[in-house]
Amino acid sequence: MNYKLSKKILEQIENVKRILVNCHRSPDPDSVGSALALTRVLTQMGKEVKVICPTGLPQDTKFLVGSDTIERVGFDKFDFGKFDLFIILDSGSSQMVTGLRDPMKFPIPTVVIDHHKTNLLYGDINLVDAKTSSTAEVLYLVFEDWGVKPDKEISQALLTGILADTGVFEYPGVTGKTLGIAQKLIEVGADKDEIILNVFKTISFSKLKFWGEIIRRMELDEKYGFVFSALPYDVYSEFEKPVSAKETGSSLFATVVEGTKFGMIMVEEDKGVLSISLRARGNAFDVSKIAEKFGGGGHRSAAGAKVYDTEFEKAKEAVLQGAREVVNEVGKG
Ligand SMILES: [Mn+2]
Repeated sequence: MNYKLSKKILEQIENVKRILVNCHRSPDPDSVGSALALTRVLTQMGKEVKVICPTGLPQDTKFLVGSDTIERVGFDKFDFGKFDLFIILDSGSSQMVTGLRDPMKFPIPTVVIDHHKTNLLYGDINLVDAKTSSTAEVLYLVFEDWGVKPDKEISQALLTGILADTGVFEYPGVTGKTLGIAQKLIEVGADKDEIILNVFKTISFSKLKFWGEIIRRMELDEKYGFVFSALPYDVYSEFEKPVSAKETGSSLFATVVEGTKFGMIMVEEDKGVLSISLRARGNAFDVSKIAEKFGGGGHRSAAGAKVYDTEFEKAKEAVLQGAREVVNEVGKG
């Protein structure tokens, strides 16, 4: 057994008929790949499954078979009455599930399966394995506990989550275990080249130009050891609001500057709402500590948060101040 909870989760599933599965707000390939893999497994068990998401899907997830069946819904008026169980994947908080500003108590039984170390354990059952690369990898281990052998399509969805959440095995924390699972998925027919082409090598020209703007505005805080770039709403609008450009740009450019421990990309994605992506350079600094200061969360090497109801310059200064405080605290500790 990989997880003690696997059996309990399987019992919950066996007792019900209609299961709801989520993709989190602005879903990444781990969220979508995990949801589609679980859906296929549950369908093979004879369950009725629906996948819902509070936002549209970004381009880099649409190549996955079944992604067109994911329904965009508003959680504030969604009818849970048609479902017996809600299985929540890759989401550290209920806000990440719903895209709403306030926490939500779901009216049906919930199972949370995740790998965010800041997970708030808001489900009735919570299987959170923060040592694992991706929710897709956690699911692989759960399926193994259930005696489920992934077919080609499930393998492709799971390998997508693993490759995306590890930057193709690049990020700190990737172990031989992750590589071993990837090997098994490839042996069943997962196509790494298709995943890499679609997730990492299919960037819209406008997103590339937005990355250019991120780099152009980037500043180096030599004293505290980080880089940051902050873009106000009018600039974000001018570049046609590229979806997930902040997160991917952050992974690419906030992690590479000599002399830094981490980097932050801040984009005012709605008027008065500053969205922050944090990435560590190497493994020496835990960026989730900064995210948590602003009500967000994530992983040691990748995290995010939002600052609400604050004018752009003030929000940006608050984030910089908060980051410097965390650097000081860590330095002292
Ligand atoms: Mn993930």
